[in-house]
Amino acid sequence: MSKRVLSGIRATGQLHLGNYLGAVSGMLALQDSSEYETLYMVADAHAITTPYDVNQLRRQRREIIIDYLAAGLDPQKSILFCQADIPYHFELAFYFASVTTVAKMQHLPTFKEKVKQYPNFTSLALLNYPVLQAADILLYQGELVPVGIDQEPHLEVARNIARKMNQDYGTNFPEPQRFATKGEYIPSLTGEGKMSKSVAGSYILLTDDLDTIRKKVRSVPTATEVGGKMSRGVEVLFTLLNFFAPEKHTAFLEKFAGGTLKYVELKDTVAQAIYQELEPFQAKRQEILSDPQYVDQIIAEGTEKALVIAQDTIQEVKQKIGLAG
Ligand code: AQP
Repeated sequence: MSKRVLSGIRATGQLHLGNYLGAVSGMLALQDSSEYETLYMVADAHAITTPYDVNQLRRQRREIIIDYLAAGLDPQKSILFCQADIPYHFELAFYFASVTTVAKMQHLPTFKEKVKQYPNFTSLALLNYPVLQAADILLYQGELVPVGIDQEPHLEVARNIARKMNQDYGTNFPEPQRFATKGEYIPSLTGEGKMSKSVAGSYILLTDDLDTIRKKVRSVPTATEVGGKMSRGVEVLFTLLNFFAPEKHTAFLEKFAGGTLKYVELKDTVAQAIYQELEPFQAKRQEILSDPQYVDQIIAEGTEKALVIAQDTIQEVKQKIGLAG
């Protein structure tokens, strides 16, 4: 039997290079293998765990489906859907919450970061985020999860919940593993932390034009470090160069070592290479945008298929935990 794969992206903004290299590229790789049945969702309900705008969310959940299609996710090969259209995610998350302690959730690094970022909006939903994520995966018996390295602590929570449910109630959940890509951690353009939708100045969007990309890449700080050490900003430039123009990596590295590197030349090379990679995505996106009915149909079909799998899991869990005869 084929292994199930589940992944999703929060509907909190447009996709950036980190999302693409850390998650979408893995989603694409797995949908092309006959070994896997791939389910890719828009994590729209996860978006309401931090402050958000209602109209923006309404638009954004659809935009992510369009991004998925433009990036090459194929509805003939993958089930594409929005999380909130399958209410069983929330039901399973409630059952999972009953085997999860508050203390454990409070100690997760991702929770602590969000509390720091939104000190006046620490909701129960935010605390429950990893439990809902475990439900997202296990509702479909997901065994492999293509996500960035920042999601590893959440996968550990999912494995613990699967183990506990199996021990206590005799369910048969798999312990999901992360499918890592080469781009599992894309640094922020600021040189501090990871590229992130909610951190201004940190990201390049998949929809950015050449001019915007050039401006953003030129803003990467390249102040020289003592002893000729590579600064964080310069490391970011070389990381991006390695992804988008690997054939030029050695030559630029030699210039850096020899002290002859012109940063503007490196920056513009990086910007050009990124844009070249994004052009086909942007063209396909425009094409999909002009056919809203096609998008509606993909979502409707994906929802129907996901519901069938989800219903089976919920029925079994309810029976095993004593909530059905
Ligand atoms: N910088 C990154 N490098 C590699 N992978 C990344 N991902 C995110 N940033 C990077 C991966 O993209 C997927 C979707 O992430 P998400 O939007 O669900 O959540 P996130 O990690 O919280 O993304 P952001 O950009 O930081 O959004 P906000 O600011 O809204 O929280 C995941 O697989 C993630 O690992």
